[in-house]
Amino acid sequence: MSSLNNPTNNSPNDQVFDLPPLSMDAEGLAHDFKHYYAYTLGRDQDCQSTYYSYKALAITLRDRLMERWKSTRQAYDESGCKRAYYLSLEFLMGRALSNAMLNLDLDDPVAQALYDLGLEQEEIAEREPDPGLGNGGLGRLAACFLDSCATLQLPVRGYGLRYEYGMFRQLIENGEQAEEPDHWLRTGNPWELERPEFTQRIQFGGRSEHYTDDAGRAAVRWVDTNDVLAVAFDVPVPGYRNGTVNTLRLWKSAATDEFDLDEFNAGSYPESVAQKNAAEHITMVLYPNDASENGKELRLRQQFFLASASIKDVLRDWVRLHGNDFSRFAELNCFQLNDTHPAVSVAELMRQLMDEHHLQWEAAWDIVSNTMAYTNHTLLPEALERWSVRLFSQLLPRILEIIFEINARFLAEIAARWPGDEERQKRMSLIEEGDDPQVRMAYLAIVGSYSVNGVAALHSQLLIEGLFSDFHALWPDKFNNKTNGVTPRRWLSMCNRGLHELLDETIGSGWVRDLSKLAKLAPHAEDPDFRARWHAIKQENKRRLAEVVAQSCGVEFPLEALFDVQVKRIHEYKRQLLNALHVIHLYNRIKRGDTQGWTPRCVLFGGKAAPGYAMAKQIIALINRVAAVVNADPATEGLLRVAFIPDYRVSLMEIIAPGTDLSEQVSTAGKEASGTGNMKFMMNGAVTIGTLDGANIEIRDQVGEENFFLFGLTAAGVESRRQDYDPNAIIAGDQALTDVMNLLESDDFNQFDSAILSIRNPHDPWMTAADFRSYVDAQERAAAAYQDADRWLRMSILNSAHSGHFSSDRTIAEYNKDIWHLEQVPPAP
Ligand code: 26Q
Repeated sequence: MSSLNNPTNNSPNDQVFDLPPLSMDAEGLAHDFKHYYAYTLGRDQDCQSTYYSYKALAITLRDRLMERWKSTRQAYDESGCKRAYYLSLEFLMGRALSNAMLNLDLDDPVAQALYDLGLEQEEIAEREPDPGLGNGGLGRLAACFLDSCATLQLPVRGYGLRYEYGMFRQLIENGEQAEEPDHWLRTGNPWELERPEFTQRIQFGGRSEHYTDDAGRAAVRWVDTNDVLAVAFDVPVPGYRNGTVNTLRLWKSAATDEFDLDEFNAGSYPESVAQKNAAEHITMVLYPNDASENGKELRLRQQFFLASASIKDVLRDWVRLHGNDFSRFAELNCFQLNDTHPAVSVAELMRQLMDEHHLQWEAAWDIVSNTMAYTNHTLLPEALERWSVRLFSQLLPRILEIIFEINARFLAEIAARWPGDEERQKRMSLIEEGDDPQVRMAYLAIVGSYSVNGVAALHSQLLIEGLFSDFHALWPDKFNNKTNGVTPRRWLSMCNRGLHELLDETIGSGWVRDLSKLAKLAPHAEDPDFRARWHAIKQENKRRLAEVVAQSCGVEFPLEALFDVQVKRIHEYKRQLLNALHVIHLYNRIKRGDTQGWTPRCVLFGGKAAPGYAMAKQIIALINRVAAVVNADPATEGLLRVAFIPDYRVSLMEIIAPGTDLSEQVSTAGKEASGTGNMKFMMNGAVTIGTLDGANIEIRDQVGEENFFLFGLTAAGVESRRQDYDPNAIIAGDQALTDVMNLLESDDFNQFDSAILSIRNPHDPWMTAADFRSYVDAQERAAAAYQDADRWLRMSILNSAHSGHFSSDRTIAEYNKDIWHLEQVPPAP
C-alpha cells in the first residue's frame, strides 16, 4: 500500500507543526484575505470579479475552521468516546460562508474587514453556489441535525455522497417547469478537503465463494467482482461558537487503475480505459425524486456504495485502535439510517464483520442489531422502497445471500412466537413473493435495528398502527418518536438579522443555544412599542422578499398585503391544488364585486416537481396560468397577486421565511410525515393555516389554537370518509366551489385536464374537494385577523415565542438521550 493510502503512516510533520492560533480580528482577517486574493488566487486590483473575493474570504474562514477541526478530532480520539454516524443519501447543507461567520463569531470583524477593503459583503456572499445535494425535507433535516450535533459537541459524523450534479435548476418557460443541470463543483469547492488517504475499494457483481478457513471453519468470500474506488471528501461542520468542528464525509466514486485485460490485450486500449467510466458514474447525479423511483440499478449502486464505504471507514478506524477485538464495538458505535436509502448497511455490516473480520454469524448479528437505528420519513405505501431480488442477485450477490439468511432466522422467530400463523410470516417476510420477488427495505431496516422512529407524534403513531403494526406487536419497545426540528442558527439568527437583534436586546442572546428561551418573548406581545418594532422588521423582510419576487417573477407585491406562502416540493398530497382553488375563489369574488372588507393578498408558490412526475408538472403549469390570468386583470389591482417563484432552494427559503405572514401547510391529514418548512415559518413569526397533519399538530399545541388557523378532516376522518366520498356532490352543493370548477373547466384552463379531473374523482386519494369549504372559511378568518394589525402582530410574536420546541437542538438531545447515548466531548481550549 502506498503511503498516500495508508492513514496510519503519519508523516513526522504531523507532530512537529505547532502553529499559533490565527487572528480573529478585522485586521488579521483583512491581511489573510489580501494574501489569498493576491497569491493563492493570483488576482489584482484590476480584477472586478467579486467571485475571487468570495474565494479569498472562504479560504480565510476555512483556515479558522481547520484549527478547530483538528482539535475536535483529537478530543474525540483521545477520549475514546462512543460515536454516532448519520448515514444519508442527501445532505442539503446550503451555503457555508455566512454560517461559518456566524458560528465562528466573526460577523463583526469580517464586516469591518470588508468595509476597510471597500468590498460589499452581500454581493460577495451571493457568489457562493447553493449546494443542492438533497431533494427537500429529508436532506435539509440531515443538515440541521449536523449543525445541532456540532453545537451540542456530540461526536457525530455525517456520511453521504459527493454528487457532481446536485438537484436540477428549475426554470419556468411558458409557465412550465424546465430542468437544467446543476454543475455546482465546476468552479471548485473551498469547503471540502480531499482525503485520498481514506480511499476505500467497493465491490460489485461477482459471486460468493464458500470455503474452509485456516481454523477449519466454514467461511465465505465475495470474488470476481468489479471494484470501484470511494474517495473521501471532508466538509467541516462548525458548532455555534464552541470550538467544535465536526465532519461530513462525502464519497466520490472513481475507477480503479485496473483495465479490462482482455480488451487491453486485444489492442483496444481506449475501449479498456473507457470502461472505467461506469465507475465514475455512481456519484455523478442526485436522483431528483422525493418519493422512491423504484428499480433503478444506478440508485441501488449509490446506496450500496455509501453503505460499504462508510462502514469500511468506521471498521478501519476500529481496527486501528482496537485490533480485531470487536467485543466493545456496539457499545462504542451507532449508525443512524436516514430512511431506508442506506438500509443495505444492515447486510453490509454483517458481511464485513463475517467475511472480512472473521466473526461468526451470532457475534456479527449481535453487533449489527445493537448498532443500527432507523428513521422513517414517509407513510405513503407507494414510497416504501423495494428492490427486485433479481437485480440484487446480479449486483450484490453476497449481500442478497445474507439478507436471505437474516430473513430465514427472522421468520423462524415469528413461527415460534405465532405458531401456524403463515399469513403473518408472509406479511412480515423481508422478501415479498410474486412473479418478480422484491426485497422490502423498510423491513430489513426494522429487523436489523434496535430503534425505529417516526418524525412527528402523529406520524410515529400511524406507523405503529398501520404500516409497521406487525413489527410493533413483536417489538413494541423498538418504536419511538422524534419530532423533527430545524436549526435556529440558519433559520433565525442568520436569515433574519433584524429579528435576531431585537431578540438579543429583549431577552438576551441565550436563545440561539437554547431556543426554549424564546418563551420570554410572550409577555412582550402586549407591549405596543415592541409590536411596532416587530412590525417594522417584518415589513423590511417583506420588502426584501418582494424585491426578489419582482426580479424573478416580474410580479409586484405591495407590502401592506398579506403575504401568503406555500413553498415545498410539488406533490399531490401536499395539495398545492387546494391552495390554487382558493386563489381562483378569491378571483371569482373580485370579478363578482364581492370585495367588501377585502384583505389585499399576495400568494406565493414555489417548489420543484420530480422530472418524471407528470401531474406535479401540470400543477405548476396550472398555478402559472392562474397567476397570469389574475395578475393581468385590472380588477385585481391592489387586491390580489399570485406568483410562482422558480428554483426554490435553501438560499431562497432564507429570504422567504422571514418575509412571510401566512404559512400554508395544507396536506391531506395523515400524509405529511412531519414537515419542517412549517417550523421555519413559525420561528420567523408567520402564522400557520393548516390541517391536523405531521408536526402541524404539535405546532398548534405549542402556540395555542387561537394562534393557528385550523381546517380540514383529521387523519381518521379522511380514512372514514373514503367509503362515501362524492366530490361531485360536494361541488354541486357549494356555490363557491361550483364557480371555481366552472372557471377551471372553461377554455382558459382546459389544458390542465388531469389535474382538474382528479378533483372530481371519487377515488381522489387526497380528497381535495372534501376540505375546500373548511379551507375557505379558515382563509376568511386569517384575512379578518390580518385586518386587525395589533391582533395579527400578537399572533406573529406568539408564534415565534412558542417555536422553541422546534429547534433541532431539542430533537438531537432526544436522539442522544433515547438512542445514541453519547457524551459531550468539547475540544481542549
Ligand atoms: C428513494 C428511492 C429512489 C429515488 C429517490 C428516493 C427518495 C429520495 C428522497 C425518496 C424520498 C426522499 C425524500 C423524502 C422526504 O424528504 N421526506 C420528508 O422528510 C421530512 C423530514 O423528516 C419530513 O418533514 C417530510 O414530511 C417528509 O415528506
